[in-house]
Amino acid sequence: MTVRMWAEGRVGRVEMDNPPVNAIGAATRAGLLKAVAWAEEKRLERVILTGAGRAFAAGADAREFDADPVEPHLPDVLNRIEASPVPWIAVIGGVALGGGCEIALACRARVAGPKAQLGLPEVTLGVIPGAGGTQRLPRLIGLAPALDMIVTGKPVGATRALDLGLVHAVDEDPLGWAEMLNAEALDTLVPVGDLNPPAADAAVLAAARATAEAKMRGQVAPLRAVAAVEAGLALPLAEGMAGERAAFLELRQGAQAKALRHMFFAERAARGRAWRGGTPALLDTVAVVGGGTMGAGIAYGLLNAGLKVVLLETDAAGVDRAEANVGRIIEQSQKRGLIDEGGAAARRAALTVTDDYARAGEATLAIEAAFESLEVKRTVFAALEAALPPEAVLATNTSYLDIDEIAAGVGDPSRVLGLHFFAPAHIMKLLEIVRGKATSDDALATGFALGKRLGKVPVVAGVCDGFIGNRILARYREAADTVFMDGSTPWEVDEAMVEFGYAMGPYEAQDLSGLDIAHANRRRQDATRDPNRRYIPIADRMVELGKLGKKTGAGWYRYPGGNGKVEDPIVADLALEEAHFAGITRTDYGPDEIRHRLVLAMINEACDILHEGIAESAADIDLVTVFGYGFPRWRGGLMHHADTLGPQAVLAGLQALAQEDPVAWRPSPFVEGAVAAGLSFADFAAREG
Ligand code: T1G
Repeated sequence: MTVRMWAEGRVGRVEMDNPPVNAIGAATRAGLLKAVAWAEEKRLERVILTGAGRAFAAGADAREFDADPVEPHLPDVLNRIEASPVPWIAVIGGVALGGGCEIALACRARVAGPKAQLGLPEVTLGVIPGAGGTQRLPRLIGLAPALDMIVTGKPVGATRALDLGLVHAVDEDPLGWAEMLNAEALDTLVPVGDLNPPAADAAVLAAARATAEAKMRGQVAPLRAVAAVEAGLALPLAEGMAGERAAFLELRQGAQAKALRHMFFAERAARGRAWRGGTPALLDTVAVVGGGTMGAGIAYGLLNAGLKVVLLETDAAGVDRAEANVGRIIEQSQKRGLIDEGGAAARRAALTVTDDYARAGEATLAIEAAFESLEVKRTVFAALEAALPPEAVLATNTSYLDIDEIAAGVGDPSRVLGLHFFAPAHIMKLLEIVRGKATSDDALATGFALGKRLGKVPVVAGVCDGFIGNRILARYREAADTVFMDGSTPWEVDEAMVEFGYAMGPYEAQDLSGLDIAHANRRRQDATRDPNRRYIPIADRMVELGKLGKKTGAGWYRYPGGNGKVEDPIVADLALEEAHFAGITRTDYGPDEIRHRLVLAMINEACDILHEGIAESAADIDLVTVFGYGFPRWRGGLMHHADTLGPQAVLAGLQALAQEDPVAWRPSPFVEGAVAAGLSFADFAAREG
């Protein structure tokens, strides 16, 4: 029963109960409509509406968005509630989001518990509020605050909601408040829909559009939301709602809404994932080796999850450095109000920083984040093996090194896996769990249990150079360097990819991480590189010139005074010089051709990763590219985007480019397989998986 109703005297109680978060599906809508008639038939004095469990209502059930809308439609149900002679009071203890917030807006009164959150996050799913939110919210709280909530999708807490007039009260016992509200006061309240819309304010509307352009660049829903709000300012409620509904239904079927829904559900499917078959170690004390940027971030993430941490360094100086690094993160978190004094003290109490491995004797898991050298890691793993219990799981945070080679130095290699965090490790959600040849199910189960404990998005990867994300990144950069060598400038490449939806292009991004990291990886690959594969030497020249990026004041861009980036003609000339010596006639690629080549290169590499079984699903590639590498979320991740192009178009594009360079653009067998099978990439991966 998704909507329960009962009377307590002349007070009606209606409770939405659709675990886990009272998503509003067809059954809930029908139940609410039934409850309105029931309350009227019983001539009740009021209806108090609650949500069972931790949510009031999380919004419309997004799983229904791919199907045709089923009556009763939510806007009609809400109009019925609002127009009823029996006034409804929304008691909001948890989240009232999207349609949940719209239900509250249709009630005569709203009361929040201290932990309540109210919001209209529809734009994060690529749609706009579709049940009166763009019409009622401005009438209730004014144009500017309503636009701010609708365009950004950010919820407000109870206190802010009270300040805005979104709720009538905040009370420790919101149900009691609703029961005690006297009938006269209730009768004086005007239905939100009867309030006059605020006056149109051109400056406020322009500011909302500017916010949408800046914060939600490339996304259509935020601007359509502003348009729906603006239209409603000059229309009766019913007409404004009709326009809103039309826009919602149109957007719901659009590419961006489908992509954002895909990411929403893919993330949640991954977050809850456990590893099949294994038994995870009990997580209580975790050892972390190396207190540098990554190690300190990992240690802090573990402390945040309530784990005890033994942070191991090589000597007293290292211990001091590590303590300072973790202490800095604790202070920053406190300054940002993420933790209070007690939280900071608890984290400090749970942390031991030492150069004595024996003090990690209780640890059931160790995460090594030491220098990226095989020798160093083997030494560390030998010391961990000696100091920790024999069943302790030993993980490395290496970005590139071969897990199997590290495991080979351990007596029992089944204990070894990769846990590849992304800087800053306590913030970035992606966790690549790298499965070595010998890695046991128990070790993998421990990795997934840790990921769940840390609130990460875990993706399992096989062993290869760069696992999933860095391997795709390397191909992305190689394609960029090729376009640069053959005709464009780094800034043209960056502009093209920012236009695609990245926050920044590959060159600006590399200036931040440092050109020396990729340079070291290229040197490591020298011995095994395919001699027939074209090699672009420009990045090497940059490193030889000491242009390592922002940290040296100059990389692909110059950073005069350490500030904003400036194009550097010397860099552009480097390409001209190298192209001249290589006898290349340069081509001036336009932004579309740049995007076409760089995206196709990444898709082809991802298809090889799927073909080789390094990744388990197309959705995992989407999670890695969005959560680890800035691929635009509103395109659904790399492989979801690839499926919007279609395997045939991808194959045709690769075949055309292979005329130019058959090695770099060789179509992946996975692409050919998907075309031959007549399946999408995602379905072909699922069939082959
Ligand atoms: N539809 C369907 N399923 C949903 C859902 C939704 N709106 N919200 C959550 N779930 C599922 C989720 O997939 C997961 O499933 C489980 O509930 C727990 O969620 C008409 C059109 C509410 C803050 O955008 O932000 O209303 O993995 O893991 O971390 O104008 O869920 O267990 O099978 O996220 O505690 C607008 C989306 C919809 C809010 C709780 N609403 N949800 O977070 O749990 S559009 C939203 C959230 C709309 C109207 C428009 C969060 C949460 P499973 P969870 P959580």
